[in-house]
Amino acid sequence: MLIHTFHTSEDVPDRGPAAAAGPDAAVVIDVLRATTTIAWALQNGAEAVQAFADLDSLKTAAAAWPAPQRLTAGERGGARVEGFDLGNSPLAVTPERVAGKRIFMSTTNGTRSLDKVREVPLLLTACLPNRAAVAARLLERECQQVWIVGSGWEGSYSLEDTLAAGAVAQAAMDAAAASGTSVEAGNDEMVAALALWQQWRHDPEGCLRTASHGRRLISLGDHDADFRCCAAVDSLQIVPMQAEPGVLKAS
Ligand code: 3SL
Repeated sequence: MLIHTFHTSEDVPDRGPAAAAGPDAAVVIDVLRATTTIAWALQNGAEAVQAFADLDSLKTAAAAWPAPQRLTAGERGGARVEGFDLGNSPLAVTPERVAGKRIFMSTTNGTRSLDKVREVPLLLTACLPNRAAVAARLLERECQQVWIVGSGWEGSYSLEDTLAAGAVAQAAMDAAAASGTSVEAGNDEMVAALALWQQWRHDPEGCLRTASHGRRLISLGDHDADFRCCAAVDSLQIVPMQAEPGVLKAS
């Protein structure tokens, strides 16, 4: 398996007309906090999370879904979008709130990254809590070319997504070594992500708090519980997987 990572959706190369040249799997990461929230929503029984890059298409799709079975989740600039049921905190997607519901979600960066790779045959989302489960799934599926796509912040680099890219790749390398298969870094960004993971693996929450988006969340108020949740490495087994374009389900 060859793993490339790209810091943001803007860095992802266009696949062009030769679809065969693209990856067979993509893993989207937005540690703070979209992909952590998606994992916890599905863990807590949400029927699906349907992701949208923009709010207008979200509102149209949500309006067509039965009201008792839907929730809207919208975040811009770290805060909940006015009029939406939820913002983007993994702590808010409790079983009482989300079980059996479809969550129509749009966030500043994470759902844009999902949109960018929605044509890739196997599309998963990862966060620190499910990074080993995602790595195991990539190996089970015998993926050859994997793209890990971070979300960044409005087109620029984010430390915490690179940390998680390294965490996923390291888990895949460790599991592959145990089974005699090979996993290699495909680009310099992946090598750097692995080095970042080595630096922070004993204090992932410290990395999240150091990151510029971590500092942005701190400036918006008390997010201590969010940080703890987002930094809880290997605490979830759930693997969110795209079941149809834009729709993520538990697997
Ligand atoms: O950018 C995003 O997609 C969000 O995850 C940002 S926030 O953590 O909800 O502020």
